[in-house]
Amino acid sequence: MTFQYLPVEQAIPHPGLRMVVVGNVPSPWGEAAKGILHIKGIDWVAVRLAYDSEPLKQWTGGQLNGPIAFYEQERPRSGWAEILLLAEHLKPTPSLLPAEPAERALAFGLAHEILGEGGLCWTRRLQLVNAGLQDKPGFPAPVAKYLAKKYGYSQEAATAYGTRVQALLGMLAKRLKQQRDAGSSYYVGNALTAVDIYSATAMALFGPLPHEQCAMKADTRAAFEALDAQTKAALDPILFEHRDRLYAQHLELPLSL
Ligand SMILES: N[C@@H](CCC(=O)N[C@@H](CS)C(=O)NCC(=O)O)C(=O)O
Repeated sequence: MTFQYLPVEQAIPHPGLRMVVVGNVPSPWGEAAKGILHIKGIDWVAVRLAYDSEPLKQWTGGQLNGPIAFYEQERPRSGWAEILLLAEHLKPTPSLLPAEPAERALAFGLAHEILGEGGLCWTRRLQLVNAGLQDKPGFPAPVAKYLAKKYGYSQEAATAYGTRVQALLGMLAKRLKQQRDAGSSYYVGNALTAVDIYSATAMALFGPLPHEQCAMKADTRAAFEALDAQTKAALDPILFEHRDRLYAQHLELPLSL
């Protein structure tokens, strides 16, 4: 399902679903939301996040991050769970959540640990902020300073970021291996869920897809590819194998950023 980028002035009065996304960066949150809409075949219109647009600021209620989904005149939805549930509501089939309650709870737990506050992507961002602030490979200093303030960087907590990233990567790899041994190539049960999409898009923060599939600025790519020894060791190949399979079988390539 391809989508079109529109200027914000045209997107606001547009009927149906519109989504503000961060431009030119394979944001795990944005790419996951795009993937969910693609798999469900939901039509939508994209707007690139602009920090200097007054109409955009008013539309989002002052929130400047992405993704933020707007359905008709309903309230903006910016959290990963809200966006998933909106998509499930608009197009229940194919469902990206297990029907069985315990499996559904597991899916939400894993999803939170990938995309939620304090989860893998969140902590990886702070790890790259911390590296950038110390002039090590990571976000360039001005970006690191901006993200530090916005996403709760703490110098005291900084040594724990790497440990947490490593633990979460280990947990996900272990889960994929258990599933493989049980005959499944997906995180929960025997079918695709949103967790698979979140894990696949999260890998961009550790090793983005090649340039032909994911065109991005060299400095952004270098930041996302910055790996200290501990993180590199925690990146089990099964995580990238799962990502590559997900893109080949379920998601759209090249990325439209
Ligand atoms: N609101 C999202 C998280 C969104 C998020 O962290 N977005 C980042 C992804 S790159 C962003 O917008 N960064 C650019 C910025 O904050 O200016 C959620 O809770 O699911």
